[in-house]
Amino acid sequence: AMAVVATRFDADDLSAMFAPRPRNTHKGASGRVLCIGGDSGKGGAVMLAAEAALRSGAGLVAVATQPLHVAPLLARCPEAMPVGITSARQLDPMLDTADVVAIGPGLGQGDWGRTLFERALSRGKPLVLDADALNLLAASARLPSHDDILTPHPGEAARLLGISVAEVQANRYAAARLLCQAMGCVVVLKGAGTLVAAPDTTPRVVSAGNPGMAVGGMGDVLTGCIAALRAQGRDAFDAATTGALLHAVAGDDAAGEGGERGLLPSDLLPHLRRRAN
Ligand code: NPW
Ligand code: AMP
Ligand code: MG
Repeated sequence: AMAVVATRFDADDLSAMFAPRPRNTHKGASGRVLCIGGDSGKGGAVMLAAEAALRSGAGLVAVATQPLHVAPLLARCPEAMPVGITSARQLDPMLDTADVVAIGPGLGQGDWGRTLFERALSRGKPLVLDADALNLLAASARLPSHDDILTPHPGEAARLLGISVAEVQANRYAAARLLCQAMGCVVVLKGAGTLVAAPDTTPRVVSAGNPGMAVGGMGDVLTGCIAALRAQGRDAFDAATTGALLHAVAGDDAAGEGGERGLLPSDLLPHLRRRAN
């Protein structure tokens, strides 16, 4: 018999992946997410991650970002709890409170982002590492812990592996497996047919999503989805798989409403809510 290459997940699998909330749950039990990112010029990325986390069911979402981005974030989403960070020490109480830390969207790779990256990774909380946190990881000697989640697009995966984007795309399964082995944690290799790999496990492939999703900010929404599901008690592999499927199906819902071209990451938000139930 042929070896199973991957387990496929599509829209039909999604609703069975969400149980009703326990009647007596409370906001603390629904999961506390901390989103870290948004250096100047990229404040929207961490905003999208935070709002996606709320729409994916997180009970409390805090945001560590540049002071400049606090007011616009509150204006758009008063449920989020942003703090303007000028010194990495300000992160410590926020890290202590969080169940899961999502780091990277718009973080940049300058002094501000690098300092926050070092501080966050030293604290031992479950992490979702995306975007510039992956670029900083590629440039550092640090390794994630076994129950962290990496969400690279092919460019970020190529940097982490020290190979070209073309090499990643020529064999996405091999690239996901290699990265998963090298980092020893869960890897979500994004793009058409997102792959989710965990050490010593059959990989999973998401058979949903569409080319309308090729637009800036889309990956930042995914980071918030996965962090929220992780904070609601799922293990890393489950949170990564369910989050990637939820995000792709919400992308298909949104494309079905108004077309692929011109689709915005924020268009997914109401669909995340509807599908995460
Ligand atoms: P190319 O050149 O486009 O062909 P970077 P980033 C490649 C924030 N954002 N298949 C790509 O290839 C993010 O959160 C903020 C193949 C290029 O070489 C980050 O913090 C937004 N290749 C930061 O900006 C909205 C692919 O990877 C390289 C690929 C930088 O993130 C935008 C690009 O990677 C953005 O989310 C694919 N599918 N995907 C905001 N509104 O605030 C990517 N590549 O240099 O890490 O740049 O992904 O834009
Ligand atoms: P990022 O490059 O970090 O903004 O992430 C892009 C997000 O959109 C990932 O979740 C990708 O899987 C998704 N995406 C981008 N292009 C496509 C595509 N052609 N088909 C399906 N999903 C896509
Ligand atoms: Mg991205």
